[in-house]
Amino acid sequence: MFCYQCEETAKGEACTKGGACGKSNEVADLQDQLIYMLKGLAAVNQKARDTVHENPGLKTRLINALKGNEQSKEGEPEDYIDSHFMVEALFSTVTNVNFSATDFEKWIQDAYDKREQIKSELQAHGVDLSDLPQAAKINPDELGNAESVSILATEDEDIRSLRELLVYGLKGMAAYAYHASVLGHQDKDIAVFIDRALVATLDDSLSVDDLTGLVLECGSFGVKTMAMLDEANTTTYGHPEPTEINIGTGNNPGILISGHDLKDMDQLLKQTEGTGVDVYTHGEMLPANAYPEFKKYEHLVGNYGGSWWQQKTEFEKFNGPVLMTTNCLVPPKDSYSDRVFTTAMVGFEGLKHIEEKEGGTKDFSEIIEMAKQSRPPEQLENGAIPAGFAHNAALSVADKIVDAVKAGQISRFIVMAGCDGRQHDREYYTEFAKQLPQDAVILTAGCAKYRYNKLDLGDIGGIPRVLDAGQCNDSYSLVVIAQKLAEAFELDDINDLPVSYNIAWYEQKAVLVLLALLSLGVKDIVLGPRLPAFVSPNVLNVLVENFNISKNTTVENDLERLL
Ligand code: FSO
Ligand code: SF4
Repeated sequence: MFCYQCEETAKGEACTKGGACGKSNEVADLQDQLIYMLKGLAAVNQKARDTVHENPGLKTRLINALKGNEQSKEGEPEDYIDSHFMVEALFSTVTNVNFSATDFEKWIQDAYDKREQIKSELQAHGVDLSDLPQAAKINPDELGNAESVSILATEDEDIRSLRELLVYGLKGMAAYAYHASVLGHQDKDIAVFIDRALVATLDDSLSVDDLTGLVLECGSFGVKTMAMLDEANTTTYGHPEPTEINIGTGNNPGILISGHDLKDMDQLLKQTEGTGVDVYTHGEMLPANAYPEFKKYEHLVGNYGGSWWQQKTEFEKFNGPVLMTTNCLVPPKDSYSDRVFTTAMVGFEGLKHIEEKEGGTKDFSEIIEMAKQSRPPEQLENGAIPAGFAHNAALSVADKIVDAVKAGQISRFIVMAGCDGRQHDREYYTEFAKQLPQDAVILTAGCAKYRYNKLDLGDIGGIPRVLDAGQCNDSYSLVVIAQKLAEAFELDDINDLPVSYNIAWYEQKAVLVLLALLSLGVKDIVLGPRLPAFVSPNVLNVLVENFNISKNTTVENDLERLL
């Protein structure tokens, strides 16, 4: 195995003997094989699109031939290409989503079946397939011995770095596109870009400049994807509202729901209503408490515990069942593993998995029955934390914010979005937040906030000093807020705003968020707690020269340069 896709990669270089995340060698290799198969599928998808473009008659034929076996959702942008499968499969390889070899073996076979089906239809139509890349021709049983599958097969370290940066950005994009897709929102341009970018990683004729361009384009499509997800979430569940989220516990047994999937949240709340079982959010599900459609449920008690990596102690103490809708799953301890359920792309050998039924519904009754037999959660803390400052809520107080800046009450906004992680050096973010001057406001999204969202940093004239826009994907909200502030201050360049960026990253969604910020021209981003191992020295130089990106240093030094 060779995996360096996340911030916790071994020695800051690569995991080569089991992952620091708990991923086995076998699963790491299967993930590489799946990605390779997806590149081949993308090439075939492209071929199909090109052919349909030239022969519109083929479209009906492809639709008729593929429909029976397609898993594609209603409203799919092109019903002969299953772009939902593509985003599912990419998403499954994000850090801490799925640890099950059985699942990856199945998805490799599915990718192969889909690819071959489209190929045979194209062939029957007389299309020449000889120019397809090897990834579009290889059989699943040959993958284990194929050198080209490995990340290290790309010898030039800069090309390898850019190819991987692109693939990781696409994994993040796929995660967000997946959440939008289950709510019925898809975009053909995004699906086409994912295929084009995957195929580009197989193309030896592309230069460093070509690939750098694609990486930034990935960021632009990232903005588009996050906007699509924002639209999907807010049109379905309303705009998040400023909310004081309870962090204490009640006396009923509960179900703890974690991850990012709001549709799962919705179905769980509906199915638990009136059962005497309460629902609590964990980790990245915290922002769900601020959506009008969810707030109306009295049995949604609040948030339990901290960010993803604390689950080993917190799931233990919760006493009731836990539903993991997405990452970050930590390999569970035996003491509570029988209470952990996975769904969607999440998987772990031995854990119970809730499948989606026809029409996209899920039956959580087994979890609810288990909860009824459980003791109520052990109280970890009490009080409340403010959340719900996504773009709609933040912009509703935009006048107040602009006035506070003009009056000198707010000197600076610090975007501290991104991820949390288990390494001790993440304490840096707590210290940084503590030491910020009283007139600085933190804008956040993602699970990075758990390092400072319980510090009670107060408010400035009623504006909380931690404005929490929501999950990592709601970083889109921070972009909207920055753009609106630039308008209000009549600035052409968002870099002229009193906004600084001190971003923490962990996995591939954060890579996409970072690329999205770069594509918008955001400069001087400070990134930590480590720079990505997959960024080669030359690629880093390109990022430094064009965007002045840098690694975080000490709290004192960074406060000085960011304020
Ligand atoms: Fe955190 Fe994990 Fe949302 Fe990531 S839960 S670390 S950026 O997966 O997805 O913020
Ligand atoms: Fe290592 Fe991160 Fe890859 Fe897991 S996802 S194997 S921790 S680099």
